Amino acid sequence: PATIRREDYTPPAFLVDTVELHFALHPTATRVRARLAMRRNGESHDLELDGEELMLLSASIDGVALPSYRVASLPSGGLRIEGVPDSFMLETLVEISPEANSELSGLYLSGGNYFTQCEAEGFRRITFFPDRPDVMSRYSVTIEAEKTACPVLLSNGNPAGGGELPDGRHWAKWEDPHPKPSYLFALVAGDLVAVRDSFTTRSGREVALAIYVRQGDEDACGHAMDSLKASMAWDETEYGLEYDLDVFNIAAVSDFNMGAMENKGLNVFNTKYILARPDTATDADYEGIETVVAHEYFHNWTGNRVTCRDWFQLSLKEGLTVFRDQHFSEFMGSAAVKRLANVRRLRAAQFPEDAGPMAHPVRPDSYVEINNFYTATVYQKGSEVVRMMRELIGPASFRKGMDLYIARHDNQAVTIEAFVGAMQDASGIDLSRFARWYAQAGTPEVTVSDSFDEATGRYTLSLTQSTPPTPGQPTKQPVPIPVAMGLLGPDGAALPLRLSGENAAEAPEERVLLLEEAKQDFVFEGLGTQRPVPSLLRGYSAPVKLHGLGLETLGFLAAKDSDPFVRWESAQQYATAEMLRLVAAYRAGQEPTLPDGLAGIFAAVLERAEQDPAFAAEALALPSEDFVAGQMRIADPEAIHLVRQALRRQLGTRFASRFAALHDSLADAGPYRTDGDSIGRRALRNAALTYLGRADAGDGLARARVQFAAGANMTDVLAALRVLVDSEDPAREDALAAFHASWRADPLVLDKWFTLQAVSTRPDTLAAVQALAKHPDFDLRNPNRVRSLVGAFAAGNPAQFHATSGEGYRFLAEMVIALDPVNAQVAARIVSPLGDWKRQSPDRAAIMRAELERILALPGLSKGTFEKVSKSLA
Ligand code: BAL
Ligand code: ZN
Repeated sequence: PATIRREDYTPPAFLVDTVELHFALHPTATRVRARLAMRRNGESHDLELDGEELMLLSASIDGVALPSYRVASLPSGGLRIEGVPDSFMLETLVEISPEANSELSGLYLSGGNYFTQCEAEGFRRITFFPDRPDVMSRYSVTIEAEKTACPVLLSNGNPAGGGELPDGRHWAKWEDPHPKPSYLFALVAGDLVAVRDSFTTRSGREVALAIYVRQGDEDACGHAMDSLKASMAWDETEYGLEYDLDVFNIAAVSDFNMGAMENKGLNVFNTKYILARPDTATDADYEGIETVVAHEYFHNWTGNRVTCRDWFQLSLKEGLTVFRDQHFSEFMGSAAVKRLANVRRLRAAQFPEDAGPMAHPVRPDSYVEINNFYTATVYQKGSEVVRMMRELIGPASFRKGMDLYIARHDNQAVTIEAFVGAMQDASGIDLSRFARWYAQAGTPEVTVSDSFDEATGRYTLSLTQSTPPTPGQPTKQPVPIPVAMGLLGPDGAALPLRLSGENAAEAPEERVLLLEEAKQDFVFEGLGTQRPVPSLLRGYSAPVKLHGLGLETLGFLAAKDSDPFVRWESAQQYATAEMLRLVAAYRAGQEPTLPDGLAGIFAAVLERAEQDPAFAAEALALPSEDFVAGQMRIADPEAIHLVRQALRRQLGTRFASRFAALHDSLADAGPYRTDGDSIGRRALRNAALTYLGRADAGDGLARARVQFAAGANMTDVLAALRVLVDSEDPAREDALAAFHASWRADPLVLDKWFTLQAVSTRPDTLAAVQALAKHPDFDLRNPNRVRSLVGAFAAGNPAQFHATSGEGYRFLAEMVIALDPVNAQVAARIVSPLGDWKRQSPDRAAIMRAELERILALPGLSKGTFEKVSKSLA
């Protein structure tokens, strides 16, 4: 397969001003008629159109049938027409089969209803088109279908008519006044019901809101609708951005490759990010819905009105929109705790990517399959880059920069330079060096050292930075790193921060240092006679790894710092250091025992737990096995698992009475609520239950049985079931069977049943997962189900996945081989854990490589899986 390079970009040879589409829907033979008003934009008179799996029935240019032109089919499935006029009307009629479309890209069927997914390159599976984001057109769409099967007919924009047809068919027309790229096209048709609401924009536009779901799901849309209205209001107050159509529709579908899709005026959502009732969805699900609904809504301006010139610019819309949804979620809940959770996710997903075979810059330089670049780097690291920019230029300039960006580029398809340029012009601050964040892959490592002169009260903070090599980028330049910081006195009090040469009167207690060079010293004056303790990267001001703080300093910061992020982070780093020491000791034959210092940190967190339950719950979670493995040159998944489990057991035993008291006192008093406080209390209570379930003795398992049987809400039920599933408790099998029997008909809940078993800490999990892959409810064609079992196991159960037998690797390879011909996008996504072989022991690495080779040898392997596997083997 060909590699596409950013430097090879050329403007489109032809533009399409208007698009008229007519769909005659049929499960196996849908007919799509397209009328494209085209205009030459370059030198060539030869038109090339993208197309894939299309059966061409007829075509004409300005009414002249194509045989009058030289026409060729392209190997990709596209069409080449030579000698076309400067401007012309191209009309094509194609036939496609939604039923046969298991890739879920283009037009497909799910549960008998029609849905589309066109980002990144799905529109070419619907009609012949220059399917690239810098071709923006006005669309009008007519849909015709059988009325009983498809009472609902939706597309982008505003409704523009409809009516009855002979033979029980009907039609509807939609017009979108805003020019858009083809990836934002959407069509939804079928037997769906609408949950309706409305929103009045601040300039008085009435917007009709609707969420379309399958009958029976109407009572599970309330949280999504509330989240939508809150997002619409927030974008007005925070950015002055109003919605721009008369209707905003969302349709939910249970077969979907992504989380959701921001199609103009018609978002299509994975049901996972719409449906929630207290008895079916966990607190994490509720939070996910709020975030994803906001994310897709925010795309209306950052992505749709201003879009990307080419797919290398993906982070222009994704990094910025993740930044916006994270900022919104911080506003809606406990900001500090949301920040911790986002940092945790960044480090769980993006850091390994940045250190692995697929490492790429936030703006990649090349790709084989663009679907492989919807990554944590483009999304989460991209968001961190925007966040740093805001930190550097300040919130007021950032807001001015956003206004300028939109004013300059509305209805345009632009590059990342347009965004950085607007921020630079609005702030007057030179951001040219900052642009390196978009160009360089790899996680920068910052090392701190310091010195203190008691005689003068002068404190020198020395920071160095380096970024490790990544594939294709052997050497790196320094990047500008904002380091939000403070200095603490021995009692934890904030000290005045006066840099050499500054006026004593105005010393702040917190400031942002800019580390731009490979090494820089920052000299602070007037600090008395006692050595200060540095508190660095407050709020996680930059996506870097920080080294150089000793255990004593970390323990002090965990207890005393005013910044919640630094407190949490210091405790995590402390625990990580101790876990690494215990792993080394275990390999030398010593059983792990709970270090006093770590027990002391836990004791302090538990003492203050009720003051901020959500924070306490985060602080009580030990670093993940993957996070610890990420600090080792060659990982030892077995030893890490054993150490972590031993610590959990010993912590549970040591603090059993406190955990029991928390479990008793934090029970929900009234009805289930999803405000930040209620979520935090449940999180802490269930963290306590989890530790009790691990303890050597006591009533943890009994509590879990009672909590499971009480069935108060899905958060509590699932936490209790997880404790049982990880245990040898005799009630385990009955609980799993009861849960399955209760929720068999609810796919999203059944996904949880699969996942719990896939990530179980029990030693027999691999065999259980192999058996579950043959369970009648397992379905390779449903991406959520594949992710819930195979994805959860391979990415979320390192101890079992890396079993020395190699059975975990073989299992994943077999799933990828079976899935690739069905849904290549999902296959390419779940194969990632096999690429981690360089950090595994030689015996494991050899089996992983052999499995990758086996996949690579598959005849007809998709280009997406090919790209991932071949890069993993390089
Ligand atoms: N654009 C793909 C889904 C999302 O990031 O919103
Ligand atoms: Zn997005």
